[in-house]
Amino acid sequence: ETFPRDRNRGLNTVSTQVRVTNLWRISRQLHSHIDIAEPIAQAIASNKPVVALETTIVTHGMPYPENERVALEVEEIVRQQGAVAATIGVVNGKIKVGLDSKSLSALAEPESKKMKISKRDLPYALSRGLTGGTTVAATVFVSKLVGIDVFVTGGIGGVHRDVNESMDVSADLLELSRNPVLVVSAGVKSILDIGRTLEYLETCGVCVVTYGEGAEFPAFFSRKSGFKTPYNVSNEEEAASLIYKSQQLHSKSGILLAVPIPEYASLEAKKIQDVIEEALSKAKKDNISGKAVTPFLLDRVRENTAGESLASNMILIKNNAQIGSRIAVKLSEMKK
Ligand code: PSU
Ligand code: MN
Repeated sequence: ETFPRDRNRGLNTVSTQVRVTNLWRISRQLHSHIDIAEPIAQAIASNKPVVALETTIVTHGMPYPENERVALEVEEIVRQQGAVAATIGVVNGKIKVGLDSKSLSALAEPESKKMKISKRDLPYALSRGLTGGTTVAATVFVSKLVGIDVFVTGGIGGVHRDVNESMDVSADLLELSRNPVLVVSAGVKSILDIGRTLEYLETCGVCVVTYGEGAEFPAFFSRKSGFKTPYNVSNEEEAASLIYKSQQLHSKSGILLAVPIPEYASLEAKKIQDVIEEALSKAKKDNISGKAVTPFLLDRVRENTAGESLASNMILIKNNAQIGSRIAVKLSEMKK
């Protein structure tokens, strides 16, 4: 029973009870499949700020050794803001919420091939004892499962430009609509169809909000995408309030918070556009399909911008981590 007898105790108490119950249930039923690091489990149960981080960015999004370095730096930024970092991945068939440095190294090192684990890949990875990085879709799903409300990444997947032929729509969007988690990203890369991605998010009930008054929906490397954002917030408190209200409604849908890349790190739109066009036609020519498409395009864009895009990528994810952690801190204050 999770409903409060004394209604005056309000929703805070309910959510704390639900969380503790969830953790208890998870640790009993899923104990052999999911491993929550002790400080993270304690922080969740006592409503302290926790920030989830994905690992496909480590296994497939960035080259070694920058991938490992950035993952560690991002965790450090989260801690500096007073939140607990929960990097999520799959190691030997076990979902890890909180990766020790050995596991993180295992995901980062380039010697052995690591799996890219989206939502549909979880049953297979777990049953076979495999190791891999979790995408936004899989990480949002796990975050909800263990009770983490805020999740920080660089960019999310979306509707691909050739959707009419390929029907390629990232599971990130569907999982965002199924899990009440606030996802902080720098918007959507223009390897994707940004307009259709926004339409899809509207259809499946995801509240899309851009950080900063008057800002348009950002396109990862650039602060502008040419697409209007449905909404803006101007500070961390307003952002935290979005997910707080959503959870009070017991809404199942998540929130997408798009944080424009800092001005000094943004790339010239025209230049990046040419590189992206080249990457897209190369992918078509090489018959790249399915889950290989996004990593292929990311690699190609990085190679053809002479590392400039990698530098921007690293700056924007750290910026997202700082803002996301402050939001998690505000949210935990609201829940007191
Ligand atoms: N976009 C980026 N960097 C990334 C990804 C997307 O700019 O690292 C990764 C994320 O992990 C995201 C995944 O969840 O790619 C989406 O893959 P797909 O399009 O196959 O769903
Ligand atoms: Mn896809």
